[in-house]
This record gives sequence, C-alpha cells and structure tokens, in this order.
Amino acid sequence: MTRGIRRSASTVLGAGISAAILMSFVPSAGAISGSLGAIDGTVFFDRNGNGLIDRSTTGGEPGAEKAEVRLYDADGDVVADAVADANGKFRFTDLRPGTYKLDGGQSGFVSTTEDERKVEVRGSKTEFVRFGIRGGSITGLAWIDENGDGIHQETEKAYTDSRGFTLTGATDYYGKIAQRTAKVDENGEYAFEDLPSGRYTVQTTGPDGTTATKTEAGPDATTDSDFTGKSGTVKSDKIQLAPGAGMVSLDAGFTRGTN
Ligand SMILES: [Ca+2]
Ligand SMILES: [Ca+2]
Ligand SMILES: [Ca+2]
Repeated sequence: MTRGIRRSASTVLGAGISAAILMSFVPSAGAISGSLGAIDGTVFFDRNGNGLIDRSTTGGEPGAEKAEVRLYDADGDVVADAVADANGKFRFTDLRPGTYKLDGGQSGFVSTTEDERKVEVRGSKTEFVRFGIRGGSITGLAWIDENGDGIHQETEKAYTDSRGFTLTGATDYYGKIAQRTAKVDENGEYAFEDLPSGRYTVQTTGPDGTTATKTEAGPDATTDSDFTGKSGTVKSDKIQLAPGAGMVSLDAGFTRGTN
C-alpha cells in the first residue's frame, strides 16, 4: 500500500520534472527565466583608502576572502547572504527585478566605501558592486644590536636571516584564532596587513647565542626594541589593534651581551 503511494507520487514528480525541462526549451519560458538578474561584487582590502582597487600598490590590493555580504529586498527583509571567495568575489543570482540593498561592511574593519548600497536589478542584467575595507597593520624590523644599548643605530645591520615573524591573534577575520607568518625583506623588515581589530602577539627567533636586547631604551619608538626573551624565541607584548589601526616599529633587537 505504502509502496504503491510512493510509486505513484514519484511518477507524478517525474512527469513534473520532464515537463519543466521541456518548458525551458520553449522560447517564452526562456524569457521568464531570463528576466532574473544578478549582482556581482568584490570586497577588497583598500590599503590606501581611496575607495578603488589599486593594482600599482605593492602586490596590488587583495580581495577579502570570507567577507560576508548581506542582500535585502525593498522591504528590508534578508534575501540571501554571500561569502566572498579567495579573490573577494561574491555573487547573488536569480533576482527578480526590483530595488535591493547590499550591506558589505565587515566587523573589525573600517569601510572605505559606503557600507550599504542600493542596487536596482533590471531584467537579466548583472549589476556590479565593490566594497572597500581597511584593516590594521603591524610592521617592524629585526636587527643586531651590536653595542647592546637597545637602540638601532644606522650602522647596525638588519637581521635578514630571520625565519620571519609569527603573528598570533585572539581573532582572525571572522572570529577564528589567527596565526600568520611574514618573512623579512632585505632590510630585515616584516609586515602584517589587512588585520581585523583584536589582540595580537608577535614573535620571532634570533641568531644562535643571542637574547632580546633591552626594550624601550631611549625616547624614540622607531629605534627601540619591543621584544623580550632570553634565548631562542622572543615575543612582543600583547597589542590591541583598533579597526584600521597601524602599529609601526614593533622591532626586535638581538644582542650577544647580557641585559
Ligand atoms: Ca585603493
Ligand atoms: Ca644599538
Ligand atoms: Ca620600536
């Protein structure tokens, strides 16, 4: 009995499906599905804050992977959410003609374009939207403090053999524990960019037989050292980054002397 009902239901369903498939080959049915529009967009890290995606900035301005964009209809009801891909791209499809609102603001970041955007979807056209966001940054350098005074004199060499710096944070883009590494360049400098607001610690490893030099020596933060540790790995204090804030000159000086 039950099987009979099932069989008959599936027969009806099967008939419906084949009818629908046939329908899509009929020009008038094609016109109906063709009247649905789409919204394509990008959320990008607008590092220079000008609202545009600059390709000339070192390495270009990257897309914001995992950025979340919410789509509302004219009544303010949520239609759908989209999560950006590795290139910061998102897409809403099958939208009936009408007025929509997009919210591309990201928690922990500063928006460099309007957070909310009205978009008019007409027919089968695709509308394009871009949201710029600016994150925080932490930069500094590694150097050998030859005279052990805790201050980076111009004559003192950068430590370019460093295995790089590791950043650990309480939050990553969207609430996950963050751990990122950055190599140092030929000047011993490292940079972490596009960071959401939150608390971070930076650590690195010095040459064998060295310790962190004294911290906060002298009045100039751009030439002092900010890492502590007797051997091996040295660490910064915890850093609280506000949305879009930049922490510069978080530097690691290494000495062979004792502090
Ligand atoms: Ca830009
Ligand atoms: Ca020095
Ligand atoms: Ca410093």
